[in-house]
Amino acid sequence: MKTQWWKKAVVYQIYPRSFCDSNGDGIGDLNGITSKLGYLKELGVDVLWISPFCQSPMHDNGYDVSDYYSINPEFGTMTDFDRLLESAHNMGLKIVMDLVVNHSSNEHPWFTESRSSRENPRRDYYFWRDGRDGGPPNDWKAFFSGPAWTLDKATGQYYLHCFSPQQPDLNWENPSLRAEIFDMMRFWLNKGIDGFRMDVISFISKPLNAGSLVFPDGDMRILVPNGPRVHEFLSNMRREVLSRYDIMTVGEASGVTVDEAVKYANSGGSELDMVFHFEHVGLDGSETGKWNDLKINLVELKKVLTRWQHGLFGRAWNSLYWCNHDQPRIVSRLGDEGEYREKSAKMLATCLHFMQGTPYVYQGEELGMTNAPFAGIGDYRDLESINAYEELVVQEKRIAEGEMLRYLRLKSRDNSRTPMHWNGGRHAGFSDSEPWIMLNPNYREINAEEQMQRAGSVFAYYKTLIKLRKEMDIITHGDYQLLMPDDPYLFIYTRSYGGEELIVACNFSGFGQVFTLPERFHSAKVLIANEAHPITEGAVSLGAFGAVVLAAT
Ligand code: TEU
Ligand code: CA
Repeated sequence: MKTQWWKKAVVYQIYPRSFCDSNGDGIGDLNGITSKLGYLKELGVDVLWISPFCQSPMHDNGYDVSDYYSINPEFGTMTDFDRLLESAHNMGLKIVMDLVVNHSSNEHPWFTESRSSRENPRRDYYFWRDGRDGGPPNDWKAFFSGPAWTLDKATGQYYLHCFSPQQPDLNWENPSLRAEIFDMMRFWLNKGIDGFRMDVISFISKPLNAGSLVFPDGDMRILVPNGPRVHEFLSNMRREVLSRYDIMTVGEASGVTVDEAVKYANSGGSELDMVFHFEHVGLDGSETGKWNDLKINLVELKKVLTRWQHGLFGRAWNSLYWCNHDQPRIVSRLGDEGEYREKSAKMLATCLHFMQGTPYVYQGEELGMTNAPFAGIGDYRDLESINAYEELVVQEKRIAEGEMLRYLRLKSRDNSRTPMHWNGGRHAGFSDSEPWIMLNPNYREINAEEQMQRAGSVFAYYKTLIKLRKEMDIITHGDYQLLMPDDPYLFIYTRSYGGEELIVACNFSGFGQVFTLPERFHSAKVLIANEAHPITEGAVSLGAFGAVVLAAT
């Protein structure tokens, strides 16, 4: 049995393009990350998950890999990577890589070979099918707009791509493909990396019944996740590769349910260590997807997160996140961008960091960074946003321009991809020249330099949360119980472990809330709070976006 160090760890996600630019070309890079290790150490995180930095034509900012064995020149060289890894290790920080193997880039040599002829030995590394009635083989729509199949004239067949046409899906049914992927994973693990975050790993087994080549019609987003052989593929991967190293693995598992997660992240350790689910961040979506102005409902949010806390307790392991490079900023989404920005950022952090699981902090979240005021479609860089605009506004005219721009400001992935705010100076200290994507102009007020030297900052608060997790086993191991499930403003839960008990109370509303404390907390002591919180006569009154954690004495 390995130590399972990741159960007590806090992970920090770095989107390398937007983190720190060391050579003034406007694009973040590996040397930039190395130069900020001191900052990350100060924050107190244990693990850095770095979004893809391998060779890529960058249609999807590296989630389209054309060579898994080399570094994209914009990000640096293999020597830079080796230095980053060594420096991180010297400081006691671990590094987790993004493994993008559901698909490759259409510029990967495997795809070049595969498309060259129907007889090519690597033809079967991707999914090639004949068209149907003069169109694609089935009715699937891709994540990034348009059909999930593209006709390749060279051989007259269509290839499958669940994302963009530049991201053809790899065919995991093919044993040589699997072997090549496992070899590549060993290459990085032998360098000494500390694990993988696996991109859309729940998609690798396509819904094909044994021997059948026919893709069923229907909603691709529902049909593709958790396919018939996914657990077989992952347990082989565990046996042949992962189990030989003391690492952590987290699978990005779009479409995963609690029952499926119990298999992927089972405590027997036969597949992955944990998965990211999407249920809580999907609560402001609709049948038409994410392009709307719906808000996450707190009662639903509590229901979902509680179901995951209970469902995985003792059986599997949770990952905890509000933010990543695909999600808008949490302060803008569930908190307040104005007067209560800092306070709501701390409240949201409190709510998440006291749950059971491994917390993930996305760059800038620890400063309370917000969504960005993008003006027109020309300000966006993300292919998902640009393609959706083109499809829904320009081609199909289903959404008016102004309305779509409003949805994009709320939901676009670029909201989390604006450069990190290091200081209030030129280009926010991110770069010496114009960044590849616009800066959020609020970097003058919201930046690391200012927050690192201010006791009450969001940064200081995250530091405390991370430290508490290290000190208190109850946060890692305690039982979770939700109180007042139907309250529309308060999220209150308890954790208990070995006779100790905590109560975590968070006010998701912009006005004051009072609630009666259970008897056993009447003389409790405050562990952390984002405001002065009068506890009088057995009641707590929380101001707008207030949060408090009490330990029963
Ligand atoms: O995301 C996969 C995924 O499940 C999508 O639903 C994603 O959440 C989408 O961006 C929603 O708007 C992963 C990566 O995290 C993402 O950045 C990549 O673009 C995608 O895979 C393809 O590799
Ligand atoms: Ca650079």
